[in-house]
Amino acid sequence: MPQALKDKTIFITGATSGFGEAFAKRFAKEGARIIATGRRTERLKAMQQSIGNQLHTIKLDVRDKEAVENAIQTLPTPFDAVDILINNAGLALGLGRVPDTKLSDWEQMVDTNIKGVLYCTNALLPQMVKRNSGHIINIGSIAGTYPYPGGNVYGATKAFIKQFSLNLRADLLGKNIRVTNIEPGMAETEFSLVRLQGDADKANAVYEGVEALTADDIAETVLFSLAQPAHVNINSIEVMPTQQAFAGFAVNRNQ
Ligand code: NDP
Ligand code: 8X3
Repeated sequence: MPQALKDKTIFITGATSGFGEAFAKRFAKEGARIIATGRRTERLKAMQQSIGNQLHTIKLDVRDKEAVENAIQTLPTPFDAVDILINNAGLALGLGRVPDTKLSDWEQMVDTNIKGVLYCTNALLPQMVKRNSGHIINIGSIAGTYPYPGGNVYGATKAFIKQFSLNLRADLLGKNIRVTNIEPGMAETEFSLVRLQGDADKANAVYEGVEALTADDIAETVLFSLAQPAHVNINSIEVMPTQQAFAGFAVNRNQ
C-alpha cells in the first residue's frame, strides 16, 4: 500500500499521546494532512514542530459540543475537507467495583467516550455526505465485548461504540462512507496512568512481564483498514497481545 493516504485529510481526536499520537506520526509519513486535537497544548506544539506544515493542531476537549462544532466549521484551507475522522479520544477512570465507584468518573467516561464521539461524528458527517466519500474510524475496545471486574462503565461505553459503528453502517448504506471499529486489547500507552490516577508504579505493573500491544501496532491496524480499496469496508478488527486471553466465568459459592 504505497502512500495509501497521500493527500488525505485526517481529523484525529486525542492525538497528544498513545494511539492518537502514533496515528498522527504514522499517517503523516504516508503523506496525509493531519488535524491533531487534544487538551494538552504543549504536546500539540511539540508535534507541530516535529511534523511541520502537514499538521494542523487544535486544542479541543471533545466533551464541549460547541467547541467541537466550531473547530470543524473553522478548519483552515487545506485542512477543511476531512476525508477520515478517527474518534480516538477516550479514557477509563478507576478499576473499582460498583458500587464503590464515583458517579463523576462514570459521567466523564460517558461524556468523553460516547458523547465526544457523537459530537465529532455529527459535526463531520455532513461534509462527508455532501462529497459522497469518507471513512470514520472508531476506537472501541475488547472491553466493549468482554466484561471484567472493574470494567463497568468503561466497557459499556465501548459497547456503545461497537453498536454505534454498526448502526452508522446501516444508515450510511448507499453513501460511500466507510465505518470501522478497531477493538484493541492491552496496549501500553498512558491509558493505565490515567485510569490509575497518575500512579506510575501501579500503571507500570499492568504491563509488567507481558509484551503488550504498542500504539504503533494499532496505527498499523488502522492503516490496514484505511488502505483497503474503496469498495471494501472493514467493519471491525479485534486485536490483542498474544499473551492476553480470557479468564472464563466467575462463580460465587459462598452464599
Ligand atoms: P492515552 O491516555 O495515551 O491517550 C488518550 C488520549 O485521549 C489523549 O491524547 C488525551 O488527550 C485524549 N483525551 C482524553 N480525554 C479527552 C477529552 N475530554 N477531550 C479530548 N481529548 C481527550 O490512551 P490510549 O492512547 O491508550 O487511548 C486512546 C483510545 O484507545 C481510548 O479511546 C481508549 O479507550 C482506547 N483503548 C485503549 C486501550 C489500551 O489498552 N491502551 C485498549 C483499547 C482501547 P488530552 O489529555 O491531551 O486531552
Ligand atoms: C482498554 C483495554 O482490557 O484494559 O480498552 O479494558 S482493557
